[in-house]
Amino acid sequence: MKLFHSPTSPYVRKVMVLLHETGQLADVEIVPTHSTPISPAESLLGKNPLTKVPALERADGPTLFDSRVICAFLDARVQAGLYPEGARRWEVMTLEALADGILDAALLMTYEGRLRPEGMQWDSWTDAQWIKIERACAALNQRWMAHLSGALDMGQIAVACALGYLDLRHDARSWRTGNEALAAWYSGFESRPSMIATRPDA
Ligand SMILES: N[C@@H](CCC(=O)N[C@@H](CS)C(=O)NCC(=O)O)C(=O)O
Repeated sequence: MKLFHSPTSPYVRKVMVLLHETGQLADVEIVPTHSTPISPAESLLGKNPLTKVPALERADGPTLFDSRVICAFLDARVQAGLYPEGARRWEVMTLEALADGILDAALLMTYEGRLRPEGMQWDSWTDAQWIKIERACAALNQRWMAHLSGALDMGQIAVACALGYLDLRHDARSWRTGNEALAAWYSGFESRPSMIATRPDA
């Protein structure tokens, strides 16, 4: 399998952390890929029409894309149980959706600041994205700590990758303020070997 990869993409990091945690790293060839909305990677054309990473090319089926689909596939491939059966499964999937929502808002902020010409940037719109992130972090801090402290699952990996991306690109906005329980959890989680090996600045 070939993974279209960018070291700073938090969605790619979700997949990489899963590969580390489930012992599948050797099964995947990493394909360095740089793609942005205004400069789409040609190597992705014909594989993922959305020209986004991650994408997972397989020998025996169509290329998979969207980190959630790839993670569910790789989890099922070795029956790792990161999406457990039963009621907890829906919690895990909701937690992953919440984490990906943080990422979607944070990436829009990054693109606004980096890709849009300065005179065309709209601060109120960027701030509105941050408000979504603040609400999501507060919800994690208030309602999800018991889940985050349980057995490893894909929801936790996604949340950790989202918080790592906030540190990478939006550190000045200080997501930890008022979210001390979440910050303490993240400080433990980010010392897992899978997180250290996939740090964007590694
Ligand atoms: N929902 C997608 C989002 C993937 C995504 O937005 N990846 C970014 C890199 S962090 C990308 O490839 N952007 C290029 C573009 O938007 O054209 C996922 O979970 O995989």
